[in-house]
Amino acid sequence: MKEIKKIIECKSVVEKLRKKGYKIGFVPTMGSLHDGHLNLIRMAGRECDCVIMSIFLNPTQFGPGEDLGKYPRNFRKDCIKAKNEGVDYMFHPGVEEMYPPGHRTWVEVGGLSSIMCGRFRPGHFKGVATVVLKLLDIINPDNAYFGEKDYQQMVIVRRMVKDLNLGVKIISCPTVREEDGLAMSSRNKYLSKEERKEAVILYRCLNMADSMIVEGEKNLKKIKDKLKGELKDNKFVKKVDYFDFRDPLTLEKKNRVRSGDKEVLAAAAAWIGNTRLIDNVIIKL
Ligand code: PAJ
Repeated sequence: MKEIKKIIECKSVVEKLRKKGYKIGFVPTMGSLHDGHLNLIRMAGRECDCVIMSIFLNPTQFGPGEDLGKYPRNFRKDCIKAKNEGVDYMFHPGVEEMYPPGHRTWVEVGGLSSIMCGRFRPGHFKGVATVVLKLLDIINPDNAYFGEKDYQQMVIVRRMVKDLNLGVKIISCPTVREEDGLAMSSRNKYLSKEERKEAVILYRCLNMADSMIVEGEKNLKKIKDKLKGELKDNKFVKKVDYFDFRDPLTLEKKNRVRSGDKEVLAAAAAWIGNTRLIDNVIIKL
């Protein structure tokens, strides 16, 4: 696996790969790799001739007072994991390389960026969209792989790719979970032992929503109120940012299941102690 730090070098490597006619798969990450990330690499490896991963802890998607400073960094360990999974190139630019002094251009995906997580993390998706666009331009992949764990992010990236006519296929990969069901996340490291045990409540509540809908409840507001209450009653849950039902394609809010609906997205964000966790499930009707 070759490590690349400079944009100009990355572009020249990509140009050579393109000349050889290779199909390029790209997996963008912020590092601290776990099985969720590794699964994206595996998918890219199966579908492409060459896999490029990026590890860039993107400061512009963190708000003031968020966890940028304490976000886990394990670059050397990450490289070993990535290499073992068959990553061919690791793009690992510094902050100044991606945002040189004077950088002033931002990408905003209107509407989708201010709902759900965007309501509680203003500016977050502007930072995500901007860095993803920059990375897609540098790497110019055929396919780019995103996890459903960050469902809203995936929908925003798809919208941006469509709106800006970017010639890349966005492939979404199912959420990889711990044995008890907790969605894998770099932020799970922040949880104390007791919090870790209880953190699965988020997934449990999403599954309860699934059962209630499958059993015939159509009033999603009613389910939401019940499950938000369930979450709030847990002493480890400090705050529930949202528990929403949405259209999986447009993220439009849904208050009722209607005949003809095929799928509903249930998505939630809650604070377990001082750690903000997100999760979602697609409910098949
Ligand atoms: P990061 O949180 O490192 O995640 C990188 C990719 O891994 C994202 O597509 C995310 O959805 C996926 N992922 C994380 N946990 C997962 C899990 N348990 N199962 C499946 N996929 C999972 O998301 C980001 O970084 C950044 O916002 C980024 C897109 C790199 C832009 O900075």
